Formats: sequence, structure tokens, C-alpha cells
Amino acid sequence: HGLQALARARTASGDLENAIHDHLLYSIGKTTAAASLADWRMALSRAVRDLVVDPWFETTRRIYAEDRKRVYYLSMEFLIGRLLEDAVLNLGIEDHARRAMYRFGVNYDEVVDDEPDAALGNGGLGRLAACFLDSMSTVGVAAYGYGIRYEHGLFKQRFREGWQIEQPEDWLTQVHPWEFQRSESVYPIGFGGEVRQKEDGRTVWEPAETVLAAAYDTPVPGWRGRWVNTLRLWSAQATQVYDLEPFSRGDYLAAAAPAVLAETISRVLYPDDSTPQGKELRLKQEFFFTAASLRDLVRRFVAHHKDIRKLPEKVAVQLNDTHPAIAGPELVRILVDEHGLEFDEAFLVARGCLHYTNHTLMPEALERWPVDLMWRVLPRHMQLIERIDEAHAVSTHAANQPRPDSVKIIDGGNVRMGDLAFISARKVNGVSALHTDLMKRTVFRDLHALHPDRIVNQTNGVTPRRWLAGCNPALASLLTEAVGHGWETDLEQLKVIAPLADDAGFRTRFSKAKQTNKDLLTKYLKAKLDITVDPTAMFDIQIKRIHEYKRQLMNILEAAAAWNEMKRNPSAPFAPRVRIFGGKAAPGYAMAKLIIKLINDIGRTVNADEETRDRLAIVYPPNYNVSMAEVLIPAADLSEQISTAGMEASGTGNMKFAMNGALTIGTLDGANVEIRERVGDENIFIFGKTADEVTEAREQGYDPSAAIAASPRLAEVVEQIASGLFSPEDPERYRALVDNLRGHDWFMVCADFDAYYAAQREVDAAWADKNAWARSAVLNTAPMGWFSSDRTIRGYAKDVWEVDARV
Ligand code: 26Y
Repeated sequence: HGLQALARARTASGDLENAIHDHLLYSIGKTTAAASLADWRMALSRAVRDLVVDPWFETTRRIYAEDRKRVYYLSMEFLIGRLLEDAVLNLGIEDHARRAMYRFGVNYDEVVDDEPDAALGNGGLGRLAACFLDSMSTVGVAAYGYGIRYEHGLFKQRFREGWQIEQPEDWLTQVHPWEFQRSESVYPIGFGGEVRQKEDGRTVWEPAETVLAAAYDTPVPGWRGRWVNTLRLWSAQATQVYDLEPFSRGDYLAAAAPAVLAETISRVLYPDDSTPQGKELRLKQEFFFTAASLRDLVRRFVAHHKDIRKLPEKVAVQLNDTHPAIAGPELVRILVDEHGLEFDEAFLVARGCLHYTNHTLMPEALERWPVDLMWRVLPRHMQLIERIDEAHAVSTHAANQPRPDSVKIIDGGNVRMGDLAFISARKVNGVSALHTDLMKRTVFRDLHALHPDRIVNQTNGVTPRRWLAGCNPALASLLTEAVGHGWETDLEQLKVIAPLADDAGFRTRFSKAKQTNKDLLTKYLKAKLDITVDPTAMFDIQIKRIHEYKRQLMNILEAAAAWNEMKRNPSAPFAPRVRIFGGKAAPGYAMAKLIIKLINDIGRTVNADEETRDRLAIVYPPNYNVSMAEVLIPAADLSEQISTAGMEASGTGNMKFAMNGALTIGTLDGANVEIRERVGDENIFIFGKTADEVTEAREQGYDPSAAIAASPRLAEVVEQIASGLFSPEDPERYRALVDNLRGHDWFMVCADFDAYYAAQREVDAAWADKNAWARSAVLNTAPMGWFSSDRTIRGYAKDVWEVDARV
């Protein structure tokens, strides 16, 4: 019935039109005459959502009927962006949706553009979770995403005089038309209190405080709606709306206080993605959503299976980084305290279900929780963590031998969540080949020696639906003409266009599609920011969180050096460029915020220069997010992936750019290595130190001042910044930044600068030959099949989860 409705909707706009009309009237309560853009969006979203519901139930029936093993993807972040356009694309009803809106006299693109981004994530890790949801539904893995329904997602970024200003994000002030509240799925989650030993020998945890986790479900339709999984997000609610004692005294404020406090747990996404602050509220968030998710999946298992020891046959839990690592002890607690298993058996059952993905090697980014905080908030879990630590030591070391500190979960008064996750997991994976190799050699060296089969690689991927078919219709239709439909779910098919790189006609059409996207971006910048750029110039883009290791600083220094050279030597062959930056800094990350200001200061100076205006513009649109990425990436000629080698675990923006026919300038870091292997050395600009060379330079006492002294161009720019050329109103502004560059430079900006400058001049030379550039662009798109998240998910399904992938 539901699939029939979907089939009809694909062939008859009339059905969809009626459904929209009825929703406007009966769900939204507006007439067509009175409806606002937001009302139309709600009506269309509801009508589209209706089409997903029956296939959703059908999927659930299939999973039960086949008694499938399910995947539970636990993530603190799901950076899903907008949902309407994506659902319409996946269902294949865009023509009808457009026509229906047109008949009502409403512009479909404006309706789609009215949707706020669901920004429930910081960056790569959260967006990866969103791409995985799309792929799990497309390849037919029975899966649930589990996370937090933050009332406020990632802050909005504004610039005031070039400085980042954070503003609250409030996507939930409007109705979220995609979710279903599940009043029946509510679990009490405890914190604090005491652990008691019962007379029968059982242990019980008696929490001091309890918060309710309330489920909200969003359906996740895969390609053509053949399979629909669920994203279940937990919202914190108080157990009691009012505290009755103060209420009866007439102190209504005090009566409401406990509810406000309880609901704080799901109030806001922590905007930091590198330095954990060790905040109690964050620990509570982690336990809150992890415990609710485990409770939920155990209930689902127990409803149809008798023997809890068989849990690993039907359940695969993926921990997206260490944020849900408390799942290890919590699952053991459920098995021991609530199901009566012995510890040793419980631990084996838990470990049979759990898998952990690591996303960073940077020691300062690894989560550590102070032992006293853990005892206070999670006393039973702390007991179990000690037990797990000890059991692991006993099983891996002869009794009389000392244990290296590096394999202790509890160390120096902290619980090391990476080690806890590793020890609690059946498989541990890295997110690119290089990153996985470095995991084995660095952070997890000793644990890897003890468990040599545990670490596996699953190189990241991105969904080609959103990141090619959806955001780049111009290129998508050319690809469909060339290879036929089917590439959307089998991206390897794009290989067929590789030979067409030598076909002048095809190259021209490929370049035309790029130009179409560049014209759209030009209009977007004009409309939203009143910035005028030359759409024929090279669009050179670096978009990602602002971090020292990602080296936006090196990019802007090189831009300033190029500007200096243009002025010195007006006839030098610089390619005209628009250099675009996008990204947010963590609010507490002072150096990252100073880098933002520097980009804007240099931009202000350079953009005001009439002499170089025809060759160089610097643009930094504020509030970079998923929907901005969907406009920028298709329009890029050059993709900046210039992290210090060994520091970017994978990167996923790099894949999106290459898929959309941008050439990469980058270091041999993360997945750049695998991109080079596929596009070939001639179609990518690789420069700089390798990961091993970076390590070696550090060991030999790297001195950035020597690198500066050896590079007149770099020395000149650093001196200009130090002397206040770009900040005449405050010449001292960049003192800290300059001191760091000259005296410390941990991220090797100075060491790689000359190589980067030289690589950029190679880019300029390549741009001069439009034919050769277009050829390279085609040869970037063609081999991107490897970077489809469908491939990644099939890899996890086979090597990690051992589940079916079949619609
Ligand atoms: C603990 C807390 C402060 C924290 C919160 C978020 C720590 C880290 C993060 C997010 C990390 C992240 O986004 N990592 C990125 O994951 C991508 C997906 O695997 C990688 O492509 C990318 O290289 C990595 O930086």
C-alpha cells in the first residue's frame, strides 16, 4: 500500500499536490491565501514524509521477519543538514514536487532554502555519521542511529570587524516536521548516588538523581525509498514537571528549577572538537544517550530472544569515537546487575557487540575523565572500569610482570576513554589507511601488540546522493548522459568517463557544468553578502573547522606572499583567483579565532588594492555549514587539503571536492594519500613533509626561525604581519601568532611554506592550459567510486559488524 503510494507519487504530481493542500489545511491550519513560505515548507515536508512512512514500516517488518542482526550507530553528533531536498531526491519525486509547488504559485527552491540546517555536529565526525545513515539505508543494513536531540545545534558564526562572534542556534524553535515523538519509549537515566551489595549477593546502583530520556524518531529513507532506517534522538526530560513542596508554598520559580536543570542535559551541542574540557555536563550527556540507547536495544532484543548471552549474534554497536565509550561498563552493568551474568561472561558478551572508531591521534584530543568526577557521577561504572582494567591486565600479562603504563585504562587519576573503548571492543578501526597505520605505531602501539587482530582500516566515504546528485545537478545530468542512471548507488560506474577525458567535446561539457556552478556561487555571494567576484577566475577553496593543524594560516600567508610578488612583478604569470575560506573556530580556541581575524584583515587589505584586483580576491563568508558546502563544493576548481602530515585522520571534504571535479592541492595526509593513488600523480598537487618527516624534524629539534630565514618570501610576510601592515589600527594584534610562528610552529607552517608556494605556482601554470585542467578535472571525478560511503558501509558490514547488506 505504502510502496504503491510512493509509486503513484512518482508518476502523478496531482496526488502530491492534493496531499500538500490537505496538510496545509488540516495539519498546519492555513489557507493557501494565508500560507507563508514556512507554512508551505511544512506542508510539503509532511506530504513527503507521508510517503516514507509505509516503506519504513515495511522495512521494520522485513527486519523482524528475517530476524536480522542490527547495527546501532552511537554518535554524539549527527550533522545531517537539511532533510527536505534530500528526501525528495532519494524518493525520486523532484519533478513532481516542483510542479506541485509551481501550481500553488510557490517557488520550490525558496521552499527548500527556507529549512534551517540540523547542525547537530561540529564537523567531520558528525557529517560522517550523517553520510553513514544515508548509505546504511541505501545498501540495506538494518540500522539505528542513536544520538542527542540538542535543542541548540552548533552556534551561528557572525563577523564583527573580522572577529568571530558566536550566536545561539535555534533550529527547534520551529516545528521539526520530520520527527515522530515516541511517548512510549522513555527511560529513566540515573546519576550519582550509591552502590549497594544486596543480601543475595547482587549489586545494585541507587542513583541520587534521575532524568528521563525521551525518544524522537526521524525516518532515514535510502535511495528510492526501498529501505528506511531510523535516527532515534534522545531528549532530556524531568521526572517531575514541578517540585510540589515549593509549588504549594507559592514559590513557582523554585518549583520549576529541577525540571530546567534536568532538561539542560540535551540543551546544547558542545562546540569544541579538539580539546575536551572535562566538564561534568558533557560526561552526563555522554552517559545519558549511551545508557538510553543500550536500554532500548536490549529491550528490543529481549522482546524476541530468550538468551541474553546471544546478544552479539543480533546486535552490533558502533562507537563513534570515545564519546559513547561508557557503553562498555554500562552494558556490563546491565548484564551483571540486571541479568545476573558473571562478570567474565558479561564482559565477553559486551565485547562481542562493541566496536570503536578512532578519529584522531592528537594526544590532547583524547578524552580523559578525572577519576573523582567519575566516582561522583557514575559510581557503579567506576567500579566496573577498575574491574575491566584489572581483568585485562590479568589476561594479557603474567602475574609477576610489570604492566606498561600505556595499557592502563586508569592512569594518573584519569580514566583514559580511548583505552577503555579499545579494550571493550571487538574491532577498532581507523578512518584512512595512513591513519590506521599510525594508530598501530603511535597511540595504540602497546594495545595493538597485545591484540594484533583488533585494529582494522575502514577508509571514510561520503554519500554521492547529497554530495553529487543533490548538490551538483549540472554535473549529475552530464554523468547520467555519459554512463546512464545507476552511478548514484554504484559510484564505481563513473570509471567509464575516464577515457572521455581525452574527448574534447566531453571536456567542454564537463567544464560548462563547472562554470554553471561557479555562476551560481557568484550569484549566491552577491545576494547573501553583496560580494562581487569574477566567475571566470579560479575558485580556490578551503572549508573546514579552523585549526592550527589544518593550516588555514599557511594558506593566508601564501596568499599574502603571492600578493607581494604580484606587486613586485606586475607581469608575473599569476592565475586570477578567488580564494575562499569557510569555517568556525571553537569559541574558546583563541589562536583559531586570531587566524580568522588575520584572514579577514589580509582580505581587507588585498581586496582594496586596485593593482591586484584582477588577479586576487579573498572571500570569507560567515557561518559555513552543510548547506553552504553544498553551494561551494560544486563550484570549486581547487581544493585545499593542506594539514600537517600525520594529523588529519582522513578528511572527507577532500573526497567531496574531487568527486565534483576539483583538483586537490595537499599534503600526504589522511585520505589524500588514497585520492592520489586513484587520480594519479599528474592530476593532484602534492607538496610538503610526509608524516614520517614531520616526526623526524620534531625529534631533531625543528627550528622555525631557520626556515623563515631561508625563505625571503615567508620572512617578508611574517614581518608585514608583525609590523601591523594588515592591522594598522592595532599593530600588536598578531604578536602571539607571530611569536608562535617564529619560536614554536608545532604544525610546521614555516617548514612547508616554500614547498606550498611552489606547488601553488604549479597550479597557476596548470590553470593556464584550460584543456589540460579540464582533463585532470574529469580524471578526478572518474575514480571516486572508492570514496562513496556505500563502499565504506559495505566494508563495515562485512569486516566489522558481520551483518547483511541487502535491500
Ligand atoms: C571530545 C570532544 C572535544 C570532541 C568532539 C568532537 C573531539 C572530537 C570531535 C570531532 C572530531 C572530528 O570531527 N574528527 C574528524 O573526523 C573525520 C571523520 O572521520 C575525519 O575525516 C577528520 O580527519 C577528523 O578530524
